Amino acid sequence: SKLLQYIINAKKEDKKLLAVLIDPDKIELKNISNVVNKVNRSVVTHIFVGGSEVATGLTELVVNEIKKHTKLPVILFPGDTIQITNKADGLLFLSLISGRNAEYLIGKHVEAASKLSDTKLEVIPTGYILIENGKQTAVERVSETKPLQRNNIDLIIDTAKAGELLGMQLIYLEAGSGATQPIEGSIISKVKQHLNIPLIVGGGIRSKKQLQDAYDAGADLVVIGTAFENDELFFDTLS
Ligand code: 1GP
Repeated sequence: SKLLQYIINAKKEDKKLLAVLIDPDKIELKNISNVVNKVNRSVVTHIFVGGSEVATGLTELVVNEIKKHTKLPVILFPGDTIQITNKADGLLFLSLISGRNAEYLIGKHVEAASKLSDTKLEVIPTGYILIENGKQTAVERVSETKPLQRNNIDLIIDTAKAGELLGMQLIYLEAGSGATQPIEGSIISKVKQHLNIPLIVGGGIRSKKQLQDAYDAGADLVVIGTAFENDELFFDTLS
C-alpha cells in the first residue's frame, strides 16, 4: 500500500499534494511527452488518468506514454471498467456514495474484480461524493445520479462519515470537471473535522487562490484538470 501510505504520511506532516487529471479523451498521444515534461517540472505530485467517457483501449495507450516520461505515480481515476490498465501504478476504486445508482456503488466493482486481481495495481477504495455546483456535470449525466446539494451540509458530512465507516481509505469531494465554482471552503472544512482519512478535493479549481483556499480548508490532495488543459503553463504559476 505504498501509494496510500504516502498520502496518509503527507496528511500527517501537513504536506499538501496536487494531482493533475489527464483525460485520455482530451489529449493527443503525440503531445503527451511535452505535457508530461511540464508536469514534471511543476509542484504536481501525482498524475491521475481518467474521464467519464473514454474509448476502449485508449487509457492504456495514454498511460503507457505518460509512464515513459515521468517518475510521478500514475493513478487511474476511472469512469468505467474499460479504463483499467495494469500499466498504471494504482487505481482509485471509486464508489459514488452521493448517489443511489447500484451500478456505481457496487455493480462496476463486481465487473472489475477479477480483472483487478490479475494486475499489480494498488487498489485504493475511495468514497466519491459529487456536490452540486450550478450546472449538470458529466458524472451526473453518465451515472444518472443526483449530486448532493451544497447547502445540505449535514448530509454531506454523514455521507463522508459513512464512507469512512465502510472502510474506504479516501474521501473525494467532487464539484465535477469544469465546474463553474469549486467546492466551498466551508464544506471542505466541515467534512474534514469529521474525517480521519485523507480528503481529496477537485472540480473547478482554476486559480492559485482557489487552490490555496482548498488546502487551507483542509484538502490533503487537490485535483486539477481543466485549468491545465486550457493553459499548459498553469502549474508554472504555482510554487
Ligand atoms: C474532475 O476533480 C476533477 O474529476 C478535476 O476537475 O477539470 O474542473 O479541474 P477540473
